[in-house]
Amino acid sequence: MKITRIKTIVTCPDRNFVTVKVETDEGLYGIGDATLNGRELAVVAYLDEHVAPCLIGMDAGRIEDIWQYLYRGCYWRRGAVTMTAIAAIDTALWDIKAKAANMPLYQLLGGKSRDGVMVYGHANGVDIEETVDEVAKYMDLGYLAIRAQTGIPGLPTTYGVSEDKMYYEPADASLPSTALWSTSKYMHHIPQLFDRLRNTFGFDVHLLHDVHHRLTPIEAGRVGKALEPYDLFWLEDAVPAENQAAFRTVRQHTTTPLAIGEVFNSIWDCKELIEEGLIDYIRATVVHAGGVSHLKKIFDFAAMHHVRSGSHGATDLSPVCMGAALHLDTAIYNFGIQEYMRHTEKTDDVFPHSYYFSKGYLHPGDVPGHGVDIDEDIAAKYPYQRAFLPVNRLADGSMFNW
Ligand code: KDG
Ligand code: MG
Repeated sequence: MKITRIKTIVTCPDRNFVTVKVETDEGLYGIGDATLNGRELAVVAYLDEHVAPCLIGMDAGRIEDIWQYLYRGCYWRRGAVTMTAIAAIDTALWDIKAKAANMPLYQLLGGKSRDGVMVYGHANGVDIEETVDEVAKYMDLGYLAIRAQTGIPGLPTTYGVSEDKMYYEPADASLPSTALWSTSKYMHHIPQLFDRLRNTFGFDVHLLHDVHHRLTPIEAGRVGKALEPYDLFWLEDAVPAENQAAFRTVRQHTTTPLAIGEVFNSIWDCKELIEEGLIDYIRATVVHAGGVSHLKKIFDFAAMHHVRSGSHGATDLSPVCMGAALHLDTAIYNFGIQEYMRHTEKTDDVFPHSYYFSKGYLHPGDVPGHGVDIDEDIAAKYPYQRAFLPVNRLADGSMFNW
């Protein structure tokens, strides 16, 4: 089965998504997510100019060989743009192979290891009161695990807190907006949130929290220790992890489970973290970590070191990524949890899918392939709109991590 055409489709049904469609001479096609939030068109150019022309005429069944061709063959290995482009092609090729086999993708990945994929939703509020109400709403919807974020007194905006409670959208402006950050205000406030949540809801619901790369290792150790009585499922992205060894300090000071990985794009971003047992959950995703092929290798490596999966699933990862992720989540042995931020109705119209939510779990469905398609006519109604993530500054005006 030969690759005859590769299309990149850009659409903005409430937010931007880039999708790759790989077509073959046997009429089967596959699709892959290529969305890199805030840098979408860089991936489009990479795919159109530097990937698509090279693959025409290749055997669509040679997934591993094409992966290596795109990874080794470009000489400039890794990086978010390259790995997102590779991921999109890889996901589309797995979709084609599973359709050709007339099987849901999880069957080709080893079959089911579980009957459902436990997910966590995002509860957030401008203050602790509102966050408590939002957690209650997610519990009513059947969620077994809930991420809780709250506004911090003295900061006009805080990561993870949005007006729209079901569809969090941080890419909020056509030029980057500027937020204000204060580590001391945050560190003082956040244990109060979890104290209140555990007093209100007890310990049966799983609670998670995302620090979003804002602490130093020793600060993260202090926050982790302060949160130990509240038994978090995980503390996410406590410290930026360009320096993987920095997590040794965090680990030495707290037993709160640690998760990281949404900005990682290959095993080389987390090899030390996994090998040294510095984390509990690896949160890399299909779209940003080289597709189904490479993410499966990361997860299998993690399994040898007692590290579980916890894939990123925010709104900027398209339903195509979510569909593929759910097949992987279903198949691997060391699944932990899957983030599930719902997409808007418009997005769901553009991407019809077989996956569905029931009682705290997502299910990938049983249609051949990964179960997600794109309606190109509807997609064409929503042209690209430039949108950036915010930047963060401290009170003195200096730049900080967002
Ligand atoms: O594009 C960036 C978002 O995906 C990210 O800010 C969301 O941290 C995030 C999460 O855990 O969902
Ligand atoms: Mg996060």
